[in-house]
Amino acid sequence: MAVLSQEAVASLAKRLEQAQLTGATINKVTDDYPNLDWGDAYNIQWAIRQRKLDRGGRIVGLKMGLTSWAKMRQMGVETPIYGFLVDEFSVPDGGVVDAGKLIHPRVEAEIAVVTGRELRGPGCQVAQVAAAIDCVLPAIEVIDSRYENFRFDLPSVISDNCSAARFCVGGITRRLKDLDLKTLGVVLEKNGEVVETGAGAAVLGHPLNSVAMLANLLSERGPQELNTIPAGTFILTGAVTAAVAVQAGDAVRARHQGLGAISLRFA
Ligand code: OOG
Ligand code: MG
Repeated sequence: MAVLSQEAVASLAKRLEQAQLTGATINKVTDDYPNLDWGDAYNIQWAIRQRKLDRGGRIVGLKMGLTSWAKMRQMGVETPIYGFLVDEFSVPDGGVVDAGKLIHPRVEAEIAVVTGRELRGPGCQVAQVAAAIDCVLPAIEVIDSRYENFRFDLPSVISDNCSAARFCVGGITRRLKDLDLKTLGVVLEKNGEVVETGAGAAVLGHPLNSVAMLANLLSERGPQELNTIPAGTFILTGAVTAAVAVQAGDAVRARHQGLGAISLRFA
């Protein structure tokens, strides 16, 4: 476990957050620290999270990433990972994203949930998740790796908060019992054309598996008060399809079966 000194973790967190805030690419963290492991990578991610909190930011959710084969194939990385969402990432439905602040943005259609009860691993299972979900919402995530050409290895992307950049949530809120998340169809459009289609089952067989995995992954980490999913947590369960590159001038819409449509523009 974890080989990096606290100083190295702090300096990498600063470099990565600076790259995110200024929209500049940086070397992969594993270029400088080839032995860096997952423990180090999550330490760096959590140091970025602390920097946001220290500046008055609010954590407004959690995200799972690389939970569908489409994404794993696209990125060449085959293990699901998690990151955090902070208020500065939030864009309203129908809102505009300033592409000039991002490096090489890509959009993903995702199924989002909000928990009504705390979830705790290890051993968290779909049944506990089902009992804890308050509601389901459609979401678009905008990812933007801080690494050149969107190329990374697992420790590098974990350190980079799983490429989190922006997200949009809206549409229709539904109770879990009124939906079949497995067959829930998702259509992603760019400039009026369908570019990706999928169903909830693409996400680890069922999007609730992704939430269970998140609870189990968090339980592997301290500090104690942060290693559960608290009640009222908004969670992006991971892209249903491959991510689609966008640039200034593009308009994107996600249609989720039974959950309406949400859209974003890039300017
Ligand atoms: C990592 C983040 C992946 C998802 O939904 O799979 C992600 C990346 O592909 O840059 O957000
Ligand atoms: Mg995503």
